[in-house]
Amino acid sequence: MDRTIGPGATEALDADHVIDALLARDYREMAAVPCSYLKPLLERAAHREDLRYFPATCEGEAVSVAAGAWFAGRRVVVAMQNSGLGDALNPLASLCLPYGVPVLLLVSVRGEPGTRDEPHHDVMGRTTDQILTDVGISHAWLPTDPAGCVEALDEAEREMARARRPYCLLVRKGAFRDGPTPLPLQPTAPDQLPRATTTLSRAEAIRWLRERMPEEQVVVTTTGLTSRELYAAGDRATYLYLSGSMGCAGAVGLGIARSGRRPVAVFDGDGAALMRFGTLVSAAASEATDFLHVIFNNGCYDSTGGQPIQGSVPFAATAELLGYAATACCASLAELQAAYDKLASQPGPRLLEIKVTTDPVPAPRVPLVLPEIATRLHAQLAPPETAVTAP
Ligand SMILES: Cc1ncc(C[n+]2csc(CCOP(=O)(O)OP(=O)(O)O)c2C)c(N)n1
Repeated sequence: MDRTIGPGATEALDADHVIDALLARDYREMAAVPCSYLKPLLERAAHREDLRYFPATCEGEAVSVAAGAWFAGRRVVVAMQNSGLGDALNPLASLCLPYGVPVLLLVSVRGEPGTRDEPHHDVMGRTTDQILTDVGISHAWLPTDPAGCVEALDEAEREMARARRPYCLLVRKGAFRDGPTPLPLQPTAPDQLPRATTTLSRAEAIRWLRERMPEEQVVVTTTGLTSRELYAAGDRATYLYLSGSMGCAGAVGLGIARSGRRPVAVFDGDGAALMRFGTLVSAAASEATDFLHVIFNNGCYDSTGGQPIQGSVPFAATAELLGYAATACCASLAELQAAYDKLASQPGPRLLEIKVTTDPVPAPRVPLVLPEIATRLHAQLAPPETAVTAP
């Protein structure tokens, strides 16, 4: 790594100060996929009048939009978490680097060696530095003192101008100070905000669905609070709680459902579903006979602090156009009951969009060991001759 300030920095940056420094270098827009480590920065970015906030649906899109803006002589800074680096690598490696498009990246580092974090961040935490080095992207830790931060931005500018390559500033936990009062985040389209039209919480909907679903039902849950809330409602060995692999729950569920072994439901977030929107196309076209894709639509990334998602997505209406066997959209417990009954009697891929509020009281983390979650589900679904032992 070009430069490091080491773990345990005591200072923290004021998000407005960093945004001012970005504006002074002519960055008028920030394209981001949220991370809780970046919450204070994104919160301010989404509120400032002088900086446009572009909620990207995935990290590769954020990089591509910033690259596109460069062709038009504009500067867009990308903010994202290192778990999205894999997604961003494609446009970084096959667009920015070969074409010589400089893009400034602010990448929060989960799973930094020497710090405590969740196990699904281990691999990227250990390898982010090496991956950036290997692909040829200069990078440095973002210092957490104001003068050091400005200096680091200047160095990034010099390096991008010299090499015409992306440059990455790595952001560690606590690098940004929380504002005095956390601001409620406004979505891009406030008039269409799903949470304004519902009083049903995601946890409540999950509890209700869990009661209604048969015990043999496999449920795959997306990363973040959805997994935690299903666990809090009551664990079952048929539940696959995904932490990480954001956006992949739909396809994982589809993979299980296509085996025809069990009924499968996926509990997805709107942000996660958007990240791999193509899965809706694949599910609609699939031969899965018992697959229910539930999307909790709250118009934001609740699990990382409520940052707005791109637009307001009509998931059920879209799924219907795509050819799902059945779809429904609901915004209250009574509507959920009717919608669930309607869908339960239909064979084929089904999509249930539930408009929910954000949850003010987060459930605790799922305390299970990840390979055990996998092993116990495999033991139930896979034929005995393919049995696996715990790694
Ligand atoms: C590739 C990737 N990018 C970003 C994150 C950080 N992250 C974890 S949960 C989450 C928000 C999920 O939002 P959504 O799917 O809408 O569900 P909600 O929390 O609103 O229920 C984000 C952005 C991640 N885990 N992986």
